[in-house]
Amino acid sequence: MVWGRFRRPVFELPSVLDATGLLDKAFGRAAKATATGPDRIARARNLAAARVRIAGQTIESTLRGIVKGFPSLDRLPPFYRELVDILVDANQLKKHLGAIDWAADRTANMARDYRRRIGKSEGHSIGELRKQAYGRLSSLVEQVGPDLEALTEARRALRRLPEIDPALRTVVVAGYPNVGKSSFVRAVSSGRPKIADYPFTTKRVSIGHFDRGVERFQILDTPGLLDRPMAKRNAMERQAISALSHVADGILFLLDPTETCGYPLDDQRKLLAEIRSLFPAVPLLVLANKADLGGPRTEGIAVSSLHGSRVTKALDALLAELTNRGPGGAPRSAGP
Ligand SMILES: Nc1nc2c(ncn2[C@@H]2O[C@H](COP(=O)(O)OP(=O)(O)O)[C@@H](O)[C@H]2O)c(=O)[nH]1
Ligand SMILES: [Mg+2]
Repeated sequence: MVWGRFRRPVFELPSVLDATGLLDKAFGRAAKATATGPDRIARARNLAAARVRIAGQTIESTLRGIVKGFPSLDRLPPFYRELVDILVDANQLKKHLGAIDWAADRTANMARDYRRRIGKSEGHSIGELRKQAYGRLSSLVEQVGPDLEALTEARRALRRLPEIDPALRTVVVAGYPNVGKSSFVRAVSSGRPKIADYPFTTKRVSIGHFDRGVERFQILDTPGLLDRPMAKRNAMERQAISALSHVADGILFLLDPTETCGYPLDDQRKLLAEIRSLFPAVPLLVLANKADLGGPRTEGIAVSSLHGSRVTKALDALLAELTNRGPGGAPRSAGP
């Protein structure tokens, strides 16, 4: 539970406007300004100053909101930090956020300066100064347009992260494709598993939840990751697998003794051995799925994801194993 305060850390990202959108918002608000004054000149002066103030404040607060809303990468739980590294270049992200911060400061100074000058001006030059202020605010925002675009991109990428809650204990389901992993997640989940994009594969991860007493667990299928030999992994997949070591409290390895999945049992056992060595400290339980089809007798608890037979019993066996190790038991590691 040590990550409780990072609950859903990256999903509440600020929406990022592009330069045009931001200027429309700022000048649109400024256009609604009204002003009073003892005479016509004073009213004109106050109105121009109010417009510059509102435009400046809108730009400044929007830019500051963008910077503040981005998760500080250093403070993310390790699992997310590793995934974020896959998705966005942290150094670039820092530069873009720095540029936005700078533009917010400049906006505040510029608006203050023009308001002062407008306050001292007369007649024709009031409107001239207001126009000049708008022009300079526009150029400033346009100057950080590429940074705003890059942040929009980063936001899009970060939003694709699966909604894994680092505060919950997590069971990861592994095994070759078509052995019944997604079916298992469905069978044991209360409610419908959520389907989310995984950043490192075109496949989609399914995340389910189940409760034992007062504790809520999450269970996830990891398509494209723990479902084939590690030898041909690219760097991104290896990093994603290593990220899993931070969230996996227990692993269920599904065998398909019927081989209707299309993979010989021998290959499935090799993958099992590989995953055991990747996560030596994580309790792992073997299940022999598709028992309803009556395949050969093998190691593991015989279950049927499709019919839901013995799935709860199997899950409880793993949970008992976790409890035996105690919370935060042996350190986890992965070396893909
Ligand atoms: N007969 C039978 N079929 C199953 C069982 N579990 C999964 N399947 C079928 O196997 C296929 C692959 O299942 P799926 O859950 O998508 O496997 P995954 O690729 O490991 O996620 C689907 O057609 C399922 O209906 C089972 O216990 N018994
Ligand atoms: Mg699946």
